[in-house]
Amino acid sequence: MPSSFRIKIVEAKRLRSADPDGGSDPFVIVKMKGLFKKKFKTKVINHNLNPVWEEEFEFEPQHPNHDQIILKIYDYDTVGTNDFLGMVKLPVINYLNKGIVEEWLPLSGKWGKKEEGEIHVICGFGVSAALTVNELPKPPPPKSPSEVYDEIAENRYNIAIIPNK
Ligand SMILES: [Ca+2]
Repeated sequence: MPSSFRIKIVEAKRLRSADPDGGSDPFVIVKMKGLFKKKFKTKVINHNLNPVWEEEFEFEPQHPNHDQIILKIYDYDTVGTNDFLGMVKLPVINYLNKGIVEEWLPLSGKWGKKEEGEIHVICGFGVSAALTVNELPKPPPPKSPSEVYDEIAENRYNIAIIPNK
């Protein structure tokens, strides 16, 4: 069983505005609920209802059948308590043997109420590089000696047909 569960908090969209000026200053608390508690926090994105964080966190679930990753979004306030903007629960068991999963998840409010907005995450058990799997180039297939020869010949040909001006 792979031990590291990684989650990239990519972005959120259509968050609720919690400030009098119509905005929010969102950040995400990322924590694992289980026998071993661990908690992280993204940076605060000022005055943005469609924030992009692009931050990655790592957990080591001890009981993948029971552990949950919980994302809670808050509006940061310089005065008073931060306002809760919504949450998502990710049972780790959903990601066993699935590789890296990219998804948009609707936020829920307190006590299971519906909340505005969605959060975009990429997560799963695997190496960090896999979180950017869409951007990685595919490794070239191994070449046989004759293909290599053809390629060299082709390159020579390309050089030979550069037109004169
Ligand atoms: Ca605020």
